[in-house]
Amino acid sequence: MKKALITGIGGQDGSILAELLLQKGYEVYGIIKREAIENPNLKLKNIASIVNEVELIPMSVTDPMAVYKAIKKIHPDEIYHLAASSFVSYEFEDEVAMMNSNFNSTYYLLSSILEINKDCKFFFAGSSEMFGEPFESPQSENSKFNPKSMYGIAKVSSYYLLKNFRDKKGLYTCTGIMYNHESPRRKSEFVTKKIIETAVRIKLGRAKELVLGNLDAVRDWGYAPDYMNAALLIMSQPKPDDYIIATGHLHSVKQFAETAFSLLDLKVDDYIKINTKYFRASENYPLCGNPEKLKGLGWSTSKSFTEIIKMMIEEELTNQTN
Ligand code: GDR
Repeated sequence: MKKALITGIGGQDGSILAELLLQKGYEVYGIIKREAIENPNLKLKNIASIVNEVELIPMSVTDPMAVYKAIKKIHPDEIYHLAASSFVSYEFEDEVAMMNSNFNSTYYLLSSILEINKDCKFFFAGSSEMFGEPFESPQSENSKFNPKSMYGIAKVSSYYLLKNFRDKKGLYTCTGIMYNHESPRRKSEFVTKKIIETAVRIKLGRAKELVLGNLDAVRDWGYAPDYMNAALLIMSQPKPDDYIIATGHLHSVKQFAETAFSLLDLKVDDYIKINTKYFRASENYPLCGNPEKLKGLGWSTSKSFTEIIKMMIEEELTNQTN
């Protein structure tokens, strides 16, 4: 039986990936923050249904010795490095902490497998934020990086680390450059979940307004399980490589909100307020990915923009009325 180690198993992506790997018959190990175990309401809810089928390792990926020991003990066949501080800020605050969680962790994992188990395959969750303020749109695997946040800089650095361990040391490493991907498991700080949660609260008479930043901001939004299937597909190729994981379709925050509210028979304009504190630097070219290379492996998306919103609404309605 193959063994997979997921960092960040309690998050949206980690929990979805764990389910997919279990379905494929893998033995699944998951690194999870100790506070998540101590405060189950916080993180364990995403993996509640599979918690007895996976082995959880409470530790921090920023602890090099803990990383080394975990890999030595488990001897995984595959590692999916998804753990990260995932909220993007352009303010350049807490830079060292961001580099520690999003870059140093990658180094500790890669150097440990180089020491212990050179045959272990490695997937890294890259981000469209590596393109930051892009020079062209859509972006492909050949587009120039131009990160504008510490988050993006840490992701680009990890990308080059993987590339070097692949080219120079012969490890099987792949970066999936993932654009925004959503599901009911998204955290509330991200705009999609914020819109869905508030729209449902308004529908149920529990809130009166939705405060957003730039309504004209556009994103390439996809469905998180499709992106985790892409990670599995990428890792099943005979040769390691890097891929854009995106839909190639853009929608604005306004369109997202309009669709969500209209699915609840509400008119968005009656409830939206703008607060500039949520505004980000403006973009000349939008972050939109070209997924042609990945499609060449047979990948496709399973849900449209409206279908993603519909399922997020349905699940939120169930959660808020139970
Ligand atoms: P993003 O996601 O930064 O793209 O990163 P987020 O949902 O935070 O922002 C998307 C867009 O919405 C605009 N926006 C608002 N955003 C938030 N959070 N709150 C608001 O009220 C609001 N109003 C408008 C933003 O300006 C932005 O343009 C996500 C994360 O998952 C990263 O970890 C990942 O790497 C990238 O996607 C790909």
